[in-house]
Amino acid sequence: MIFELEMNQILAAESQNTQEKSNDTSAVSTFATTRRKVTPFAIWVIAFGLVFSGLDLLYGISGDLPKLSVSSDPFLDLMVLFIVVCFVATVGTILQKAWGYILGALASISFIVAANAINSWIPTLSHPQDYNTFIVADSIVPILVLVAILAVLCILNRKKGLDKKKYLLSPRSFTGVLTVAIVALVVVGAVVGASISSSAKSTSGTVVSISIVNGAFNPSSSTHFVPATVTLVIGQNNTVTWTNNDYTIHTVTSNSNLFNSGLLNHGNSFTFTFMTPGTFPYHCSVHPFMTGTIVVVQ
Ligand SMILES: [Cu+2]
Repeated sequence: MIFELEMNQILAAESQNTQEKSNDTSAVSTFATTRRKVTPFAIWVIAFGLVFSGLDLLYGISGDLPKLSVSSDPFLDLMVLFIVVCFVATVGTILQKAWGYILGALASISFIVAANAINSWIPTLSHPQDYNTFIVADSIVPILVLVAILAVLCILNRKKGLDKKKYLLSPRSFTGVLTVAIVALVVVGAVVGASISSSAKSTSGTVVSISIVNGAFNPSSSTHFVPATVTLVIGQNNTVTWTNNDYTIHTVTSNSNLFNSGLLNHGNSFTFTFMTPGTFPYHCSVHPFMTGTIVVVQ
């Protein structure tokens, strides 16, 4: 909704601009001569955003790639598909083809929506102590929002020519300001997140281990998360590591969206540092009958 509003404002401002410019024939001819020579700024931003997201995710799943041939993890398959689409869309965008913009827009929008269903981004962003998840939310998500906006604008303006719109052609425009703002947000977020994360870990004392036991997938099993209830004292032992010792995929998902491991394969673990006192029930989103509780005291 906000983007739609902003886009309408930009479009309104631009149509005013174009009207002014059409009175000035020299400006029009300058635009005409620069055509074909200059790759619009928006194209570079989309291409950079897609390559960055593709490489970031490739790095993120690089440890899981050997499992690709043996596991039937749909999450991993989807990630690989997304990475391939990112790189194909980059080529199409640089060639300034309609399919390139469409693929770029579809990839970025579907990634934000699909990934948000697995790991809600807003609560993740407010808890940088889970740094591995935080850094994906802090870098890929804002960059793909920018990619999605620009790709849609390229689709809408491709017939008239991207060089007819200053905000697509030049970095000295709204797009340039937005790009700098988002890159600054990502960098500042990463630095602040890293310092919060490291200070959280250095003050959290002993790490508490919780096992997702072999056979936890079975509803009739009496044990799932072991121990099922854990009491933590801030400053003494407020970091927890869950390890999946079962041979089925599980998650560690907070009932209140405070934390979410995403899908954990056999042997994978997830670490979270609790910074506020309270009672935090959690479950496995694949097997909702698997439940546990973390109690945090000051
Ligand atoms: Cu499970």
